[in-house]
Amino acid sequence: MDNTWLIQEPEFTPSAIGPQEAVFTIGNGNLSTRGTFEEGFSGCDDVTLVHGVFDDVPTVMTELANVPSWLPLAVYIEGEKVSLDAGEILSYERTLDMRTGVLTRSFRWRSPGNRTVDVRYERFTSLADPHVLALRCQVTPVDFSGTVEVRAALDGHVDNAGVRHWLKVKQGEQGERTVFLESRTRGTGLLLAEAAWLDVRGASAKYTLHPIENCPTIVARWTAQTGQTVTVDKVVSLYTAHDAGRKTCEAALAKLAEVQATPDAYDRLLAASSHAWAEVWDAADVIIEGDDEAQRAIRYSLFQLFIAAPQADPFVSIAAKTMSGFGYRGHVFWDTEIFILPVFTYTHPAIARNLLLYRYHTLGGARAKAREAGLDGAQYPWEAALTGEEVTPRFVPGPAGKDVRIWTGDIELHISSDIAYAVWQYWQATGDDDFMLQYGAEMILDTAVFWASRVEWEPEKNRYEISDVIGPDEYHEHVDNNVYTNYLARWHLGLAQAVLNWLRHSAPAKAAELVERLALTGARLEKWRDIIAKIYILQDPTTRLFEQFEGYFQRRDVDLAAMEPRSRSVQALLGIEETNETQVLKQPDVLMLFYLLPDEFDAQTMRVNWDYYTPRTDLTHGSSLAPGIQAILACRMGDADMAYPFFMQAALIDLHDLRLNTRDGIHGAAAGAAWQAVVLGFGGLRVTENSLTTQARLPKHWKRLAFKVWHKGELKSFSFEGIGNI
Ligand code: IFM
Repeated sequence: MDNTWLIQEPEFTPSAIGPQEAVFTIGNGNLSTRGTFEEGFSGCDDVTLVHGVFDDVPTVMTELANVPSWLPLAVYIEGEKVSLDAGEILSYERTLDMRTGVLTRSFRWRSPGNRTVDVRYERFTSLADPHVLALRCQVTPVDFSGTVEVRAALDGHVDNAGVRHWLKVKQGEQGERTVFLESRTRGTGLLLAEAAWLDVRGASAKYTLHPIENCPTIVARWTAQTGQTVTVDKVVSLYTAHDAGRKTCEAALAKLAEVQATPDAYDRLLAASSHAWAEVWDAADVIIEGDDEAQRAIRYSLFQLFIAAPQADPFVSIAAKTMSGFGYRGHVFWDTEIFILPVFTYTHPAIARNLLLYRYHTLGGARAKAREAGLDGAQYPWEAALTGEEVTPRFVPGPAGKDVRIWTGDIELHISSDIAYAVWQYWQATGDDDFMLQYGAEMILDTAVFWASRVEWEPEKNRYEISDVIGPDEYHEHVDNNVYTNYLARWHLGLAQAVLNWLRHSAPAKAAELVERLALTGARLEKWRDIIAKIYILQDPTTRLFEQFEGYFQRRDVDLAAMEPRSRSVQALLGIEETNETQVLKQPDVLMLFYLLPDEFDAQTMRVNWDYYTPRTDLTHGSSLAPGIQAILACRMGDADMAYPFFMQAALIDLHDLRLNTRDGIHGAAAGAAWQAVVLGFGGLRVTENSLTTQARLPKHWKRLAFKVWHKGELKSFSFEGIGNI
């Protein structure tokens, strides 16, 4: 087996259990389950998150609720529980096979009572059927014969770091080896049901059902012989009210009946899921020859994004930490549109379309946000969940028990343009006029209406300004005329004009309807023209250096190199206020413009700004969104070897727990940026309205880079030879 498809953990390190649980997350686009052990382990986070299953929570408003666990399957040998918490681990190995989405764990274990057993767990969440989850456990006594028992449960006693979201509705059993559990979220009242079926092969097992409160359990017991392997399959189905209305339990039981109706259920389910994965990889795989670590890491980035991506649901989106942990509570940020979406736009446009439709369907929340601020149009929330209302917490607990005020939900405005940009990029790459006509145009136009009401006219200065914002660089709050925000607002208004013109020509009735409904009056369109001509962009015309915001150059300059070695962010070391007074950036801000709008700047402007801002960016411990973008820009400046370490920082962020916070979940934006670094950076892919070009620049040690991208309905293959190993 080519091990660049495998993520392997050759030994068990209890202190790394948190990050490793996140790393070994599997999923199917509907839900994800962390790499928690089936038999449990002290301090583990047994987490399964399902798209759209939000519940209310104090402070952070709403969060994805950890659903009743489908995992529990514990083995008992002669009454002793097989658990890595006790006894002696004689061998251990855990492997995620990204080609098929299967997670396995094998170990040889000696019990405190001196019995040795081989156990192999295997599980997958079906990519072929979003409601099916399956796990297999194989038990082989090494040096004893005797009673073996497995206890398989559906466990409703779950929480989100102490917050309990579920009330039991009912539990029960069907036949001699099926149980079910139906639950309802406490705040949002959302129903969810799971049903589990157990099948033992290789021994004549006796099954009993145990109605443990909120934890219905199937027990199978047999007499095992030394060296005899017995296989236990647990198949689980899961439905929420979003899929089945009030009949979640019926749907879950019907799915299990369907599964049981044919022999070898587990193997068939696995074959179907593997087949679905093969189709994903056929279009999405990236080949990097000459660098196994990069090859594995880019596949891992893709794997984590595909398991988080809603396959068919246009009402949900990908959260910043995917569904692999509690970080950011399942909220959706600009991470999705700017960092993740291009992966799908180019490898699986149907998913990209759904992700954008989520923003269309949440326009109501965006309009409410603008209205509450006394503004017009639609203002997308900085953090979003189901409805598109703003769900950024206003305070979070900070150091020394003091609450910290979070301003991003109030003043980090650029997300509205980021979403407009993503719609435009999707349209260019796919040529999906229908999407633009039905949905995209309205999103672009109504957010343009927002900008025109948000800018401030300064008559004495004869210019428009945007004061009191946060740009992508969140180390600086309450700044005026942030270049990224102002520049992109101007670009956005230009895009809105172009889209309206296009609509007027290609779909006059739709144009008229939107003009009427969004009140795109002559005066409004005239104001757009005026803003485009007069918005304040801080740039020195001689040096071409942009100033990130007004007064930025007067802030204290810090030599970041002199702060090394460090394992914490500049903000953690200096504090929020002091960092705000420096020129240190959390992530590229001005440089993001060069990444998004490369045709608007010449090489010298790029170089001058790169040279100024790169050494001032906290690239190692600031934002995880940064390194992938730096890699793309370094490639565009013609230096693939300078790009390479930035790319690897993005690609390995979770596999190596580089930010020491992988426990909270996978960094989805970094994964997307890693892919973009390979395809847009090293591959040099550029798509404009009428063209697709590449300009490959490979790191010296790469022998070959190959990938496929969808462009206007055609899957195109690219392969570039490198020098390799000099
Ligand atoms: O969206 C990002 C932001 O740019 C930096 N802070 C974390 C957010 C979620 O990843």
